[in-house]
Amino acid sequence: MTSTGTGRRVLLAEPRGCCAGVDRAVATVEAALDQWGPPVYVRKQIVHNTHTVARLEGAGAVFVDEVDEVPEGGIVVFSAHGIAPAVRRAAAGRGLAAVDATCPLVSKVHREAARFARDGYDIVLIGHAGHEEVDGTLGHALQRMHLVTGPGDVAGLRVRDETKVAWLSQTTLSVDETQTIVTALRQRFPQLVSPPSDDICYATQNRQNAIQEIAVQSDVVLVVGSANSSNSVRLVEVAHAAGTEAHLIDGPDDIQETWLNQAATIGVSAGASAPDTAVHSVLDHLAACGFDRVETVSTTIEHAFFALPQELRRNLNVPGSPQADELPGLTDIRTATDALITQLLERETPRMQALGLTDHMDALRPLLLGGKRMRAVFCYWGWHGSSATGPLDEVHAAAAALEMNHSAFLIHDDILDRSELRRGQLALHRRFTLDHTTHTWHGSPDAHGDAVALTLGDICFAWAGELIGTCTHGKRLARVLDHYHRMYQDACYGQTLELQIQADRNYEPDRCLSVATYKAARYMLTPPLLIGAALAEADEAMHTAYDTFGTALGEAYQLRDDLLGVFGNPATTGKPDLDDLREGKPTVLFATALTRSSPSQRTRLLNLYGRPDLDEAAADELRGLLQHTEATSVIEEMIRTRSQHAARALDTAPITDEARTALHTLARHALFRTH
Ligand code: 2E6
Ligand code: F3S
Repeated sequence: MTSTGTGRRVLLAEPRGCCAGVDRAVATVEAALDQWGPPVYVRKQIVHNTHTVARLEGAGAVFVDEVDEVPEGGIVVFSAHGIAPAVRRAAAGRGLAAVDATCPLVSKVHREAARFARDGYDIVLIGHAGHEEVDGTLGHALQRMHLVTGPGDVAGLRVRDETKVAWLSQTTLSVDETQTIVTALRQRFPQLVSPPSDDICYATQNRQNAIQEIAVQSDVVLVVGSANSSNSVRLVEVAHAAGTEAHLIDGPDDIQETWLNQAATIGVSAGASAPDTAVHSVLDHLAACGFDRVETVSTTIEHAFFALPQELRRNLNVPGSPQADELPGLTDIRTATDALITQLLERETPRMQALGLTDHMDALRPLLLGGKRMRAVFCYWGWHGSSATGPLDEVHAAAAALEMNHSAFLIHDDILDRSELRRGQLALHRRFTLDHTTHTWHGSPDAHGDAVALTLGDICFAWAGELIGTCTHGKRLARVLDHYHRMYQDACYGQTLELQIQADRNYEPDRCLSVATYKAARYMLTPPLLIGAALAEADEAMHTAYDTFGTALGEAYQLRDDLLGVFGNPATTGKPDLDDLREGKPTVLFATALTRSSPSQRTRLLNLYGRPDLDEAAADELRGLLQHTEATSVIEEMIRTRSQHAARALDTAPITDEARTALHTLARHALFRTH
């Protein structure tokens, strides 16, 4: 900035203005408009800022007070300040598609409220009556909440049990005033329980610290923000408390000349909902009044960034991409595969029953008869593309073996990853841990669950071996077994490398890509195609084409899987979206984020990734960093180049046209699936 030498200056507080929760909420409305087109309804002001609301209105957002103003079947976004569960129910009751833009740090307070209520506490909520955030938080434990707005309210509190009282707060309060109220509460309830971490959010605290710093050096402080913005009003109060005249302004039009006449130094800050454009227009106005020297006073640097709400992780959902149920040949191959597996299970059931292992067989059955049957379908088209010679029965037996083998891997994988769920049900090891706990058997429940699942996985490997052995004979069997054994080994090498990276945390992109190659490409796609081709006695040219296609597509499949693991919607993937983050899964996605991050981002990424206790707010921060470093875009690009490579290999492969078309469809599904 330039100086005219008048001695008049602006002290600009840093941090100021938009916080991560506001950026996310505004981007949510923009993304919803982009995705579905106008009108997108927003319940209450998305954030408390007149400029932002007006701009979004211009783009097609319609702001309403309550969900009953939204036409049935409409799209409604809940504002950053959060909602009571009753509002969510009302929206669902009207059949509205809801997108929740509640700031993750407000959601954290909601979870604390629900937990304290569940544990039998009376909860004192410190906050401002009538504020939307306060209404939302009260609604999470209505029967147990007591709103306190100042120390004067403490004496009149009536609780069930004075030894079981906890306090929570609005996220945007004055840090000092809240402390005064907590002190009064503790005097009244000596056993008062505090929230596990600060409810007053990082952005509120940082902006208050920064304004305090500039207020003591300024003659007048201007806070850019709207009148209903709680955090902005608090900034004015903090500046006043520092002994400085302070005003809240929505923009330059609110500035009164008399405020500036006697001033040499004007302090400027902005509330967490004030857009940068408003701050810039204020600075331009001040410059025109002679305050054209701007000095920034920075008390800290913020890195927080929250990913968009789950409902909007749309780049994973390409309209028109075929989903699993529409895949060519799938219904027939699934029926045939399931029939063979059922036959085997029926044969084995009496033997297991005789040993008193009926429960074990019952637990295995749904696992072995579920699944997407992707390996089976690739095996079928591998055979079909190679002129479909040889009996179809053999293809079915090989497909059943591949699927059985895969179920065995999944059972073991869930133990290694400590996964709770598989396809929306308890993972096998967890089921037997629970069994042990329920029956209060001898020994450790976890060790029992792991050991039983390990052994049941081994049984499945043995059954898979039997199935592959029956699929053909002679020279063809030798080639089929070659591919089968190589697949088995490669998957285990990939798994071992994954465990190694999780331990040494050397997330080199090439190492992570090797995991994808061995665990996906050389396991899931190429071997089923090659086994199909071997059953049709295909030649070397076919082998090369399938190898190239399978490797490129397999890597792309795994890259997509990694994106879905972090950004997918658990309701459709059937897998919690915290698992990969908590396990510290060595994905190319994470490795790429590390290579593209600043030193402080890198430290934060490594600090959060792989933490078994990672909560939703921290997960959102991680997702934000993955997007912020543009690692997600890099992965999308990697998927795209691999998919082009796979498509080219397919176009020139010496296969039947029917198989070529089917494999193109399967490839599109693998790359653009949502689960
Ligand atoms: C959500 C929660 C907290 O009035 P308040 O300061 O709460 O809200 P905004 O919209 O001015 O600031 C952002 C925000 C959103 N703060
Ligand atoms: Fe969230 Fe705090 Fe901003 S609660 S919306 S980060 S002011």
